[in-house]
Amino acid sequence: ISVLEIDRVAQNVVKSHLETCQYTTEELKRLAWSLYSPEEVRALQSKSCEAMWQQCSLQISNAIQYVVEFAKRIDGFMELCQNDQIILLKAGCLEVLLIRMIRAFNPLNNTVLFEGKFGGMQMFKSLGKSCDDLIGAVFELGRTLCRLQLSDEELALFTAAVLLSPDRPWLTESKKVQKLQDKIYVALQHEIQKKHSAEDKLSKMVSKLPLMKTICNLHLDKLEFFRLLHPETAMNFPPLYKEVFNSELQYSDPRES
Ligand code: 4D8
Repeated sequence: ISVLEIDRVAQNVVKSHLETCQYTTEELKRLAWSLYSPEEVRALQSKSCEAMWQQCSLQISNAIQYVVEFAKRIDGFMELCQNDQIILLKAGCLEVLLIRMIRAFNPLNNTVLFEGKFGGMQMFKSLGKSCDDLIGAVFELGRTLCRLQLSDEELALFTAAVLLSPDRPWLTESKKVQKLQDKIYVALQHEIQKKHSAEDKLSKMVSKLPLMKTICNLHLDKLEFFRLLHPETAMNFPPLYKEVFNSELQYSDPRES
């Protein structure tokens, strides 16, 4: 592949990311000052587990909409068969959210943006003890990914590469996906070199993928358990959240919601 082609891929992916990343870097810098007060944190902590799950699923479903839009704008994605588009989105969107999270994560005080203000792990306390491992892993990932100091360009290409993973189960055209991902990784390596950052930055990024997979599996486990305990609440989760994380095999299309 030519340098011209790689530049074109990078430009398209970076543009798509910037158009769909929800908050600009400037907005996030300004927001970094608004922390939940101790009273507000206490109020979140004293919510019922059901209410907090509802709130989290709403935030996630909201953020997924932007990931779907991101995917649609990546050259080649819409040319994949509909089946594969759905598989890639279902399998990859939480990983993309977790990478996107670092833009809204403050490693100085270990806080994350949640409904307009920054707060630490304690704000998720009402999810219950059983979610401590999940929340702990999410914040650990936030800290370790922040240390890599990824630029928006690197973030854009990394999330696109994760989304276009050819090894997702049940893909029918994984060769096509592989070709798209290869180009994106070449563009990412190229971007990293431009910034003369450490040459092993890409391998450091890739080395965080297992922790992301762990988090995705933990999230699915907690959801399955929650659904057993509170089926009525789970039934009222946002449709997009249900579609993406429903364990049952079904022909739903997250691009439609
Ligand atoms: O831009 O949409 O404002 C996380 C959720 C991020 C989950 C959101 C969350 C994000 C996952 C709330 C609960 C990542 C941004 C805000 C809300 C992604 C965890 C933290 C978006 C980037 C940061 C900032 C807990 C937004 C994983 C999951 C637990 C459940 C009970 C479902």
